[in-house]
Amino acid sequence: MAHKAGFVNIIGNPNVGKSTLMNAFVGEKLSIITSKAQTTRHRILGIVNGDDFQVILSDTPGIIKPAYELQTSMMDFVKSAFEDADVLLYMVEIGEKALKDEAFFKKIQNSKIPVLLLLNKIDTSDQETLEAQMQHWQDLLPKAEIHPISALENFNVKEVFNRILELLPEAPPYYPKDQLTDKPERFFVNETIREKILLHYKKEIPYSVEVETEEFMEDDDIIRIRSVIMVERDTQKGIIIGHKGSALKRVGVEARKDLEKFFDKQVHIELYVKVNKNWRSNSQQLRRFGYNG
Ligand SMILES: Nc1nc2c(ncn2[C@@H]2O[C@H](COP(=O)(O)OP(=O)(O)OP(=O)(O)O)[C@@H](O)[C@H]2O)c(=O)[nH]1
Ligand SMILES: [Mg+2]
Repeated sequence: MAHKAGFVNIIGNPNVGKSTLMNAFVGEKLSIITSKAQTTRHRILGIVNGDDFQVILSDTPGIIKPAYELQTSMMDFVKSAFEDADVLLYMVEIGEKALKDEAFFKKIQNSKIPVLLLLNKIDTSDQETLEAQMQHWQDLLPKAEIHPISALENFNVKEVFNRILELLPEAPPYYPKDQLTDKPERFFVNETIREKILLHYKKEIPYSVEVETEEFMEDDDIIRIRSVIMVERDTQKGIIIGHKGSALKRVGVEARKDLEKFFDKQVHIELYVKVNKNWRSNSQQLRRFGYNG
């Protein structure tokens, strides 16, 4: 059989379950997941390899109207995902009516490549609502193929994957067959720490944080990590650290547990907090953190 390969890019509003789906396809926790919007900030590749196929999935940030430069860079990742897709997975969740950004929605309506509309979180719905929603989307996007799924409960995920394989062009692999992602180890350390911050801090704090791993030293039996948590203002530093360091300690303990699973090795983490004034609006800083800002 001929070899198939291509780019399958997942786009949609914030919080609809894009990262959950990518992880379900890949079978690894490549992308962090939280109940907060704007959890994902980068375009992250997840590669699924078989003897005669290579499916290169892209998880992307949820589509928003940018208010500061970091968000503009996030939307640039989404734009790039429109440009190189062989198949677009446009994800919506039950109850949602349309993409908040009209320009992006028009792009999907006018797409020349196949669009699979994935109606996610159907585990939270009843049959009647589901049917009404499917009709709603079919009217808006007559050319799209609609697939109801639950990324969380792995319902219909395999079927969607098989459909993707049918749609992919014949092509040789783009990446080595043992490669799972395009991101380096330090990226997953940064993201795991950021996930704990999204989970445990309120309001603007998680959105003001960036994590940078300064040291990643792997020995035979342990990985030693030193990471810096960057905040925008002095007051945020105290909040991250918490009373006698308790809040920061919790972030370290929980991140370490996840990373030990991810790397399948003992992990030691040291965390620091630094103020990096207004990094979200500073192109030079954004570039340094991999946002091409
Ligand atoms: N009930 C239910 N919840 C889901 C499903 N898929 C994802 N979720 C939940 O929805 C929330 C958001 O999931 P994510 O995968 O982070 O969503 P996302 O689209 O990547 O979000 P952003 O990165 O912020 O754009 C999390 O709390 C998930 O557990 C699903 O099929 N059913
Ligand atoms: Mg995400």
